[in-house]
Amino acid sequence: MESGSMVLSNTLVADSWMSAPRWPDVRGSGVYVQAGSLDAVNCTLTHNQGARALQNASGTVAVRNSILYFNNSDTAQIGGIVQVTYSDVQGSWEGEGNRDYNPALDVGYCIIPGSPAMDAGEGSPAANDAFPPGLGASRNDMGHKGGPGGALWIDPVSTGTRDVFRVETGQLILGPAAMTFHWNTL
Ligand SMILES: [Ca+2]
Repeated sequence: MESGSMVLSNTLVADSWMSAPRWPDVRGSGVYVQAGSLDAVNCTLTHNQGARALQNASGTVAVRNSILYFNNSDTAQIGGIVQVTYSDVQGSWEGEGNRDYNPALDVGYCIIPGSPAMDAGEGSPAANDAFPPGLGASRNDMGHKGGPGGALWIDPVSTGTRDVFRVETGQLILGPAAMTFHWNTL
């Protein structure tokens, strides 16, 4: 995104591919924020390759109750200034409630029962899971099926392949300013 504000909730961003040498150090393979404000809540970013999954250049980015794992050949998941809380980040990231455990994803990139991401999101009752698809106790599960918005999730009928930007959006709230998406295939 280049401007405006966006809330990205209960969203899976997976299998995207940043083709080298398209500035892999400064562009995200999953989500890239040039400017503007992004709040990512209960999102899963996984198996995006070629660059960090989430990159913030000069925007304001906050992430919570989310999973950022298995991106960028298991190296750095996040770049830039990003506030992260109650999320599972490979390689760790500073912030309240964060952890770094294999989230135990199934083939559809959903957490399985017993996953370390289960019941590990924020503890506010307002963030409690919807059942289904919530797992364990009512406390928020990290990832795109957790929290109250999990009930809006619809499993995709087809799956993307590598080099295809695949975003399955449960809920997308756009701010008043225009927003632009960019993606490229090889
Ligand atoms: Ca739960």
